[in-house]
Amino acid sequence: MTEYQLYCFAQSGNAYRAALMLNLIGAKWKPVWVDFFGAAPQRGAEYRGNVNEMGEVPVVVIDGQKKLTQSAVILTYLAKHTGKYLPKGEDEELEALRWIVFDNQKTNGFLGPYRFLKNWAKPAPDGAVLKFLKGRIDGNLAVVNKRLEKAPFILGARPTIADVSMSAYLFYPAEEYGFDVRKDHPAIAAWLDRIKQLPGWAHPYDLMPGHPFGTNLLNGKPVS
Ligand SMILES: N[C@@H](CCC(=O)N[C@@H](CS)C(=O)NCC(=O)O)C(=O)O
Repeated sequence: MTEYQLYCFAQSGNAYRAALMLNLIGAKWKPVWVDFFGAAPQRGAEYRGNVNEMGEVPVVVIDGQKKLTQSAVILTYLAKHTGKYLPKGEDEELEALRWIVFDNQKTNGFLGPYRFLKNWAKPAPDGAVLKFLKGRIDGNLAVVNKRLEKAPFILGARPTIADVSMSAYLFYPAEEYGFDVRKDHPAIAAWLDRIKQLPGWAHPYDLMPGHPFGTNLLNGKPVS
């Protein structure tokens, strides 16, 4: 059976996309903890030279040989190689890509920085920055909510990598955002509940090390 390692940390919604997909497809995988907020190896030459020149997580290593980065690339690879959560045919492939790009730029693209600034940035951000990001978040989530009023999943009746990508940031606790996406967007709330029912679904803090914040723990046990 193929073995995967995932460079990640608990608070990373980008890495959670990959962790969730690995779990949903029933893959054999282990997390490699990146001390993102502490020693910050992702900023150093060793990480950029040997792990990911972009200085980011997620990074997936396949059977100790092949390395992939960018969650969209990782999701596409895993779907193609397992046939699971795979968009089928050119039209579906392009439609999934369309929503994954929208997610990377417009939903997670604003939710990620908003949550980071609100919880962990030092010094604390200017209120005007958060206000700007929140306005973009509200508008972009409304687009996703409208889409999900028409069908149970983003491409229609069946869940695909577009759902895995788009949902990841939305499973983090509402307190970390300071607003409740579920309350404001009922079709998104119902869709998140459907995704939670998929076999293999698990919360980000149960899949990736680094929670509680400042530790390298995964479900109470240290991970290196
Ligand atoms: N588009 C990338 C985004 C990856 C990303 O920005 N990851 C964050 C952690 S959540 C990171 O490593 N940031 C480091 C940096 O931007 O310097 C993906 O989907 O994988």
